[in-house]
Formats: sequence, C-alpha cells, structure tokens
Amino acid sequence: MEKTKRLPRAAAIHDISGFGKCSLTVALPILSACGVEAACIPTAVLSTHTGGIKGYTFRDLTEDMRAFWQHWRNLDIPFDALYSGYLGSVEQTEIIGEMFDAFRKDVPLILVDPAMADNGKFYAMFDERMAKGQAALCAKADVIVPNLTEAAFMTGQEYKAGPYTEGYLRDMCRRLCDLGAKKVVLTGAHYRENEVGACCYDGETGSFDTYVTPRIAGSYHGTGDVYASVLLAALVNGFTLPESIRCAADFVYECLERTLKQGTDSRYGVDFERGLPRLGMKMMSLEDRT
Ligand code: PXL
Repeated sequence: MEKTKRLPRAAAIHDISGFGKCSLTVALPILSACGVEAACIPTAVLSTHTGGIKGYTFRDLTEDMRAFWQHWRNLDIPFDALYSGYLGSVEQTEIIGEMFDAFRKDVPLILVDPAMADNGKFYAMFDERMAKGQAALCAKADVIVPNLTEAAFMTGQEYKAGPYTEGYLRDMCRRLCDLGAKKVVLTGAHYRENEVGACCYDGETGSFDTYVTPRIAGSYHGTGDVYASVLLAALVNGFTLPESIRCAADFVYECLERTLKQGTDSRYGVDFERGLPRLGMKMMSLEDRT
C-alpha cells in the first residue's frame, strides 16, 4: 500500500486551566480540528484561569518540563511547530529556551505567545521578571504574538491604550524584531475606536499589514489563546502570515458574535466549539491549492 503523508505535528506548551476555556483547553481542540496533531507540555495545572476568578488552585509543573521534552528528543519525534503560551514560572522560560535550542534545526516554526499581561497590567502572579524571561524566549522565535501590553512590557516602554497610529505600530514591531524575533503579530492593533485587530510585520522584508474586524463590546477571556492557536494552525497548514492573521481574526470575531448572543459570563470564555467544523474545512481547503 502506498504511504500517505503524516499529519503536521505541533507541541503546545501552556497551562491547563480546568475551567474557563483558555490555554490548552482551547489550543488542543483548535489544532486537532485544523488537522494538526497536537502534543502538549502542561506548564501548570489550575482549577480555573486567574482572570477575575478567585480561589483557584495552582500546581506548578516546572520540575517536570525538562524531562518531558528530553524524552521526546530521545524518541526522535519530528515536530512541525513548537508553540508556547502561558507559563507557570519564570524558570520555565529558560527550560523552554533550551528546548527551542535542542529542536531548532529540525523544526520549521517556533511560535511564542508571551501570555502574561493585558490592558496595561500583568496577570496575577507575574511581574517584570516574566517580561524579561518571555522577551528572551521571543528572541528564539520565528513568529511572536504579543498583545500591545506585552509588547510594551518586553520592549521597556510605557503601555499606551489604543487606537494607534500606523507609525506607532510599525515602531513597536521593529522594536520587537530587535529583540531577535523574525516576525511579529501584534494583537489589539487598531486605528479606530470601533474596531479591533492585529498587524503583522516581517523583520526581514519589512512588509507590514493590518487586519481589523468590528469591535464587540466587553472583554472575553481566552480570545488571545484562540487567536494564537488559529494563527499557528493556519501557518502550519501553509497559509501566509497575512492570510493567517485574517483567518484568526475572523474566527475570533465569529466566536464573540455567538458568545454575545448567548449572554454567558465573559470570564467563562468564548463559544469557539461551534466554529470548529467550518474552520477545519477552511484549513483543509489549501490542500487543493498545492
Ligand atoms: O488566557 C491567558 C491565560 C492562560 N492561563 C491562565 C491565565 C490566563 C490569563 O489570565 O490566568 C492560567
């Protein structure tokens, strides 16, 4: 029998928040629905995420992480992408940095979402030290996906709320590339009050592009993780960076529309589940192109 090509394979390195639809509980289903085989390294296990919910449990998995990726390395498992997000400790930035170095020559895409802050504030438990650690990790990445708060904190600037000028966004992207990242997707980028979106910048070619959708009122938890996971899936499936920022923004917008209609608590995350079948079809559509 003729062999067919294996699925693209990505390793997602995030926490498991048992409730609240973010990090691994969105990354894994999104990758799977997009035809990407998902492996994972959990960075911490929590009962819920830390965004506006009190009393969560937190188990840090720093101690396990090096052995995790070293086992994979010993097994010679090929990966098409490594994708890091919310981390349980600053020390984990070093452990994942070592992992990136160990896999670098064999992995075509390393994507870092330095998930640690939003709206001008660090998440609970994080401070400047995490900004330094995540900046060091971003230096090893092909694509980074910070929001404007994380971008400001990693480049040592004051956070500025939007809307933004193109000059401000371009300057921020350049500063992020100066950290060492090859390409930047800056989420939360927008030019008018009633829109929200992202811009992308290629440090090598200098090409810059922005894509926005209408802004939906309220701040729903986990949208950054949904965005970054779709972006990664699109890139792994062969979409260009400008195409991928569109895929991710359209998907998040549709999730928000559904969630708004349902009137659920914004801390409980968005209805991404019902968008997965269509997203999967969109991802597979490129197979006809090649
Ligand atoms: O969505 C980012 C995120 C992931 N994981 C945990 C969080 C947050 C944001 O607050 O608390 C545990």
